[in-house]
Amino acid sequence: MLTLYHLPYAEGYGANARKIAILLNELGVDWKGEAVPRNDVRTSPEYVLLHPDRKVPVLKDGETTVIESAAILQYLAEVHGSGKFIESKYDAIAWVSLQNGLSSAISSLAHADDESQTAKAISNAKHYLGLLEDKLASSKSGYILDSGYSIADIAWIAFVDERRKEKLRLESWEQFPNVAKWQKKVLARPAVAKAYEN
Ligand SMILES: N[C@@H](CCC(=O)N[C@@H](CS)C(=O)NCC(=O)O)C(=O)O
Repeated sequence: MLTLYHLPYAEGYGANARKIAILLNELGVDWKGEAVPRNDVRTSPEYVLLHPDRKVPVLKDGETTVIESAAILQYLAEVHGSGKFIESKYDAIAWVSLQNGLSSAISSLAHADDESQTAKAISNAKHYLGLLEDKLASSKSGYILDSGYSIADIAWIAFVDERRKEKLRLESWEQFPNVAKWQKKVLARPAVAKAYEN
């Protein structure tokens, strides 16, 4: 039984923990979620032993602890998926890594103190959505990588789903048509839909 530590959000998981829930569901492994109160994540002496920067997600697999969503995605795909969803390994890791640009823009947006910081964060978020749009426009598979659905799609969908439109300050996905098409396809996967259930 694998354990996914996450924050107790009203909608179940935060975006970074949701990436892991999606992949665990895709792989069909036996796992459970463990919600850690935000205060414990931030202050408890036990939690810092799990993650030195006091963040979720953290995955426990027997004696093994893996931190940081990118490392956990790679670990699960390799160790529990025998390489499934990480077929084009370095491209997959590169696109998981590029997604951090978007999450960092969203975080800057949440913490922006004035109009100019807000405008800069929105422009950064749109820059990263533009990278995803262009990549999807030229994809042979309809997923981020030509090789098909991978941990890259899982990392991005957690930050680009319909519910996060408000956080991205987007009226609609119209200006990112390939993202909109891809999003529908990814959200329709049973393993993905399950990670959005409370
Ligand atoms: N680089 C980390 C980022 C994780 C992250 O920022 N997690 C947020 C929730 S989505 C968190 O743990 N916040 C702790 C807090 O709010 O105190 C990853 O990819 O796992």
